[in-house]
Amino acid sequence: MKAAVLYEPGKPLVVEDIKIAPPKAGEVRVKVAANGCCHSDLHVMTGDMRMPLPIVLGHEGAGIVTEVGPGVASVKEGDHVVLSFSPVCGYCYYCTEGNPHLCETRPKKMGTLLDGTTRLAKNGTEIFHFAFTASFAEETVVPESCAIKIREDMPLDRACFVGCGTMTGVGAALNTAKVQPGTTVAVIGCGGVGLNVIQGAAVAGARQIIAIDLLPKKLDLAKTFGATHFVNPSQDDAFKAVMELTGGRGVDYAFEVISTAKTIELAFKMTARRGTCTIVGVSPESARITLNPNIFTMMEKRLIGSFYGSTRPRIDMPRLVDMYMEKKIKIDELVSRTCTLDDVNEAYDLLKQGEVARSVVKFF
Ligand code: COD
Ligand code: ZN
Repeated sequence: MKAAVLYEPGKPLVVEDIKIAPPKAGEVRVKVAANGCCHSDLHVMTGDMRMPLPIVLGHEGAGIVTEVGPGVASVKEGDHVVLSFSPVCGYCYYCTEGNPHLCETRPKKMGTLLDGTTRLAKNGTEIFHFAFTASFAEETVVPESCAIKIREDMPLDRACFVGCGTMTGVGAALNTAKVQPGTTVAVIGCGGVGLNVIQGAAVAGARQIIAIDLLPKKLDLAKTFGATHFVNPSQDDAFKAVMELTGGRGVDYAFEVISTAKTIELAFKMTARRGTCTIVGVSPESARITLNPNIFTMMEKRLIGSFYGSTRPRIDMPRLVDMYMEKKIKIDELVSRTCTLDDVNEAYDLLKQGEVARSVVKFF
């Protein structure tokens, strides 16, 4: 089957034929229909996020189950699925208390399936799986808990975004920060994920949603996703602008959706007393933030992180699919471009240049 393989950071992905082995016990083989071009894969391509190589990237996928391994009970051949990049065991402390995105039994070693081996190879050399999904490929094998069954009338080239950008963003607003009606929100970084934080805040009933991005194009899109005010830090001081817009108080909820120390510090600074600042981006390992600890005490500000929108995949993902089908959330507007796997490097060049919110690679 055809897949996009990263051999070396800084080099383009190689689109080539590789071998895929059948699913083992507890695994599911999926014919990938579509996969979105998220910035996190780009972090691996640039070397900011280290992964074993060679590796098949892609973690924003959806497709159709073609085969299940022994013991698989939740899906069967023919089922439509969103690919979740966070396997859950269902019995550890965090799975049981309702936070399966923090499952304790996930392997520490990256790039393999749960048994520590891979199903991908070329000429006898093993190829790793990015994020358990490896969905920049015509087919993939994933742990059962990463294949989330969805309704069949959901277009798969839209469902794929529920596997990352939509879930990560909407979930950060609704599940992690728990944005309340009538409140004020600022979102720094209005890319594929940030736009979804904005629409999550809008769904929650926030009164004022301030979008902050360097690119006018992204600020235009932010309006479509529900932002009420717009700040471009290349023209205006973002902190001052937010303070002015909020009567000098700051926002009840700030979100950092870029992944730099500077923008995290900025988000925290613009958070109001008793407000919540949520970090969505994962910065390079070497990054450090500097904060005055007294702000926590004197102002009761909170600083929290959000991983994968604090998702409970089997509850939240079909729910987001329903919300899209009922026109309560937008996905179409996120997709700037549809392409084939052969164009995947070009899709990432456009993301780097800020030309697109999301491209989607469509396989069928
Ligand atoms: N000020 C304002 N805006 C900026 C600045 C700045 N200094 N720098 C960049 N931006 C804007 C860009 O113009 C762009 O619009 C946006 O920030 C970033 O958007 P994208 O589309 O490039 O990135 P996303 O939305 O696909 O991804 C953002 C993440 C923060 C999720 C990503 O970078 C990340 O940290 N991924 C790892 C976290 C993770 O694993 N998440 C789950 C899987 S995605
Ligand atoms: Zn992603």
